[in-house]
This record gives sequence, structure tokens and C-alpha cells, in this order.
Amino acid sequence: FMNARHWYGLVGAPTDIGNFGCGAASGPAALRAGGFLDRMRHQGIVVRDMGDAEGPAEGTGIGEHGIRHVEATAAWCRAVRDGCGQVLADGGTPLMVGGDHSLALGSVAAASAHARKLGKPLHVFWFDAHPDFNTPDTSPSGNTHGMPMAAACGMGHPEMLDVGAFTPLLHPHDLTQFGIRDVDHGERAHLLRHGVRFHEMPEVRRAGLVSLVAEALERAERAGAHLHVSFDMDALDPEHAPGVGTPVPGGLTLDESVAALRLVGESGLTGSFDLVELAAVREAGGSRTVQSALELLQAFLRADRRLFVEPLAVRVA
Ligand code: 6HN
Ligand code: MN
Ligand code: MN
Ligand code: MN
Repeated sequence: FMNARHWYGLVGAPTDIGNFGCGAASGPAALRAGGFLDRMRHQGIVVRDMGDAEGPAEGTGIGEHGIRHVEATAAWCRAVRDGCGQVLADGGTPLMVGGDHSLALGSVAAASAHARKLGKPLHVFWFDAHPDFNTPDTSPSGNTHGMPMAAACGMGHPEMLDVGAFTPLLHPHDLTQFGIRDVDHGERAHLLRHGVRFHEMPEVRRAGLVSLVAEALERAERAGAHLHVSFDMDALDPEHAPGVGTPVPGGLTLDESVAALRLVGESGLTGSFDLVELAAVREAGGSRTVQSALELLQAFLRADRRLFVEPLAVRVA
């Protein structure tokens, strides 16, 4: 039969340019060394390793509003955009492994261009302790990893707005965030003004992560959306992910995150995925964060039945 098998393409992005020195550059190597590809292969899930995107090793300095390394950030985002864009053009689903979260501007740029070509709206699910909705004038740190979603929605430094083929890449009301617990003052004003659904931890505790995700999936499905999922490892409680650049207590448990990603996988709606802020080198001696990342990815990929089209078809033939 001619049915092409659904596949994921791993695009590594080994940089921490968006939070220089935080250690997230080690993420792709740590995930590969943790046996990710073998582990998937043993379960019949083929993930093609597309290698690592390349970008500047050095920062490009501090600009207006104290924004840090914005040219280098944009260069990395363009490389990620092209790597993810290639996977999409070849009929696969990009799995971008960072690297810091500024890189999601690149994967979202690829996703948005692809969705537009298919005539679909882009929806984004953002699992994170942080909304990453700062603009240069609201950012307390100047770090670009706190800015990618505002930039995707058309607000930010011109270098960042220029990463995509058009702007905005995303309508703020098509962005849903989960696990939020550290919001900067001006950032909150942006989120409220633009109608972003950001589910903070008290709401997650009250309503349950899985039911909030189920609701958002229904919206994405009704809209016929291309769903982009971006998972920042610091969404997890530091107990499950100590190796991140900006840990915040009171986060998601590994179990509820696994359950939520399983649901997202089952939906078959995901057209692109990021796993970022994996800074395993920050974790003394251990590999807890890598193990958590492996469990999250495995839960998501195993639930995606599109990956098993071929074996099922063989069985019924
Ligand atoms: N991340 N809101 C803080 C800032 O510096 O803008 C923290 C951002 C964290 C970004 O974790 O991807
Ligand atoms: Mn983030
Ligand atoms: Mn974060
Ligand atoms: Mn819309």
C-alpha cells in the first residue's frame, strides 16, 4: 500500500542564547545520550534525527531596553525555523529539542507558515512556569527566552518579528498556556489585554490539568487547527525537573503532565512540538530531568496513533 507512515523529525537546537549561560545548550546531547532514539525505536516509533541547527556561539551584546543578544537569538530562530520547515515540507512532524525557549519563535514561525499554506489556523499549547510574553520594555531581565510568545503575536523587537515570513504568526486568543506561576508585572498586562488564556497553577489545581487540556483540544479540533505544542521543562515542579535555568516551585507533577501529553497525543492534532529548557548540566550528578523529558516524549509519541498506521494496516490486510 502507498500510505506513507507518519513520522517525527528531531531538530536539535543546542544553544542558550536566550538566557546566556543557563546550560540549556546541553539539552539535545543529553536527550540523545539518554537513549531517546533507541528507546523510541524499541517501541516501534520512528523518530528521524535531523541533526542540530547551527547558529552563533557568541552573544551579540546588549541593546536598547537591555535586550540581550537579540541578533544572535534571531539567527538561531531562523535556523530552527528552516530545520522545522524542512521536516514539515517533507511531510513529517518536527520535534524541536532545545535549547532555551526563545527558539520556539523559530518553530512557531515554521508551523505558522505551514498552517497558512494548508488554510488552517495555528493554535499553540504552552506548558511553562512562565508565559514568555514579555516585550523588551516589560522584560525585567532582557533575556529573549522570556519573549517568544509576545513576538509570535506581533509584539517585540523588530529582529524577532522578522523571523517569520509574516507577522503576527499567531492570534493571542489561539494561545493557551498551562502551569503558569511566575508572571512579570507588565507581562500580565499584555496577557490580559490581548486575551491569552493562561492557566495559572491555582486554576490547574482546582480544575485539573487534564480537563483544561481537554477543553483546549476541543477548541483546536473545532477550529481545524494546526496544533503546535511547546513544553518548557520548568513547567514541571523542580522535584521532577531540577535541571532547568529558571526553576519555580509549585509546578506540575510528572504524572499529570504525562496524562495531559497522552491526551494531546491521542488527539492526533499536533503538527509540531518543542521540548525546551532542558539544562541537565545544572543538575548535580543526576539525570532526573532527562528521565522526565524521556517520559514526557514517550507518553506523547506512544499515544499518537498516526505513528502506528502502518502496522495496523498490515494486521487487517
Ligand atoms: N523561560 N519572565 C522572566 C524573564 O526574564 O522574562 C523569566 C523567563 C523565563 C523564560 O523559562 O523560557
Ligand atoms: Mn519558557
Ligand atoms: Mn519557563
Ligand atoms: Mn482566531
